[in-house]
Amino acid sequence: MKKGIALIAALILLAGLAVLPASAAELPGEPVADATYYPDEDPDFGEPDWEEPSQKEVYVTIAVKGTLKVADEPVMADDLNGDGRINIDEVLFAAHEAFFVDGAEAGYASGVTDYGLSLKKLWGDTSGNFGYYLDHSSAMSLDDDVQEASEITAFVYSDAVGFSDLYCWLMAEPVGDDGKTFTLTLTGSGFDEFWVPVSVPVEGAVITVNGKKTDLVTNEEGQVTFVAEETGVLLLSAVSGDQTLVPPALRLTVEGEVTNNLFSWLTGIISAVLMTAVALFLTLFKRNAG
Ligand SMILES: [Ca+2]
Repeated sequence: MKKGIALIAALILLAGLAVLPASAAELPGEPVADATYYPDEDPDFGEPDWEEPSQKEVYVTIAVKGTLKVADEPVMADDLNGDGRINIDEVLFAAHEAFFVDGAEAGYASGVTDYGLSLKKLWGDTSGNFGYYLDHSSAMSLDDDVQEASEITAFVYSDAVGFSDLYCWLMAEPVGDDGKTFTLTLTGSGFDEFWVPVSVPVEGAVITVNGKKTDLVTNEEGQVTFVAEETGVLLLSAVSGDQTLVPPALRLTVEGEVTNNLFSWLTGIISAVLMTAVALFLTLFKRNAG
């Protein structure tokens, strides 16, 4: 009976070993088959469309009184009014269609005022205390052109009296080649003494990663070194005790080797332990049989 159990155990271990190389071949980071569906490449999908696309993909951030609602999300905007270009209005409409519960009909509105095409409703808010920036510059109106991969931030002010909320944005520059170390720079949009818009470093802001505060605080140049502790796409933002920030949003892709190395190392150790166990079982089995 004991021999039988030992034999079964040995067979299970052997079966485990036979499976290991297959799973090891699909380690994270290894190229895998691209499962993305491309309608234009599907002969059954209808006629291929080679015309200039009447869409643009734009990165959108929407914040309401200091809280991120849409954080650096790619949004595909359509030329809704058919004028051959995409403006901020069309992007924000598309962002609400994609992310606001009940869509743009419920959460978004714009209209022509003395100031041009203006925001009437943002994320369901009709206070009129709105600001928006295109590629980190104050836009003339919602009718400003956007480009492919432009960045738009629209927000509802926290400070509805003094409008002191500081629009700011985060940038990440890789340091070295480990893929996980970055210099973060937080820049705010301010005004000089002549009310000319200027960029200013934001000092003393705490960096957050996926919504959690870190112990990283920006220096007088608005900079801090960030070493990612995990791979994947991380959402970086910042908060400040000194001033009200429009929360910045940066999705940072970390492709470091940390996780992969650990995984290979663990797989190696497990393989070695399994092989030793099998050898031991086989020896014991032979000895008992003989
Ligand atoms: Ca248009």
